[in-house]
Amino acid sequence: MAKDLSDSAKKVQDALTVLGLPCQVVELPASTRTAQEAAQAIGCTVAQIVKSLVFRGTRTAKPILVLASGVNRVNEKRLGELAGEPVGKADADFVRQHTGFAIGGVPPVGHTAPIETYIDSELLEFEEIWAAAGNPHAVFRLTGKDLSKMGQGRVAAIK
Ligand code: 5CA
Repeated sequence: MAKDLSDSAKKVQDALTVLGLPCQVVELPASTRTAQEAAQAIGCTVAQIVKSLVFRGTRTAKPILVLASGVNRVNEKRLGELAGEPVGKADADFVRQHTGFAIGGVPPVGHTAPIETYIDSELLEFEEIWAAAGNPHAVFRLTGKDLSKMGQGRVAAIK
């Protein structure tokens, strides 16, 4: 039940509800901090974990969010072409500032302000995927299609 969730997880649950998605945030006893740990705690494959990775435009300092399959490494050169400027990995403070969440719990929705978003096309193939929900024990289940309904995310080949 939403009322039992911690504040960070509740923020994500509320954002999902506002978006009209029937997803339920759950907080697990085991850590879901990394894609590997999340897959183990949930009992799914690492490919089914949505990594929410924040990058930073090196020219404008704009935040860029990539929702990537847990098994894929983002090709920064390709992402730079998509974003229109070179990108670099964001540091922990930048991630918190722009998303409102700490690394290990950054969700695909519910950020401080809307973020330019790219969705790994490989995630769309899955009937069941899992994303972080605000902290390193919170996750929610969704479909690949749900992911593309969540915002103005652009589906792209990111690896
Ligand atoms: N809860 C899981 C998925 S359910 C999760 O958040 N996984 S994640 O992959 O999206 O987030 C961890 C990612 O944060 C790592 O892959 C890494 O890219 C990034 N990260 C970890 N430590 C740092 C750090 N010190 N600075 C910047 N980024 C970091």
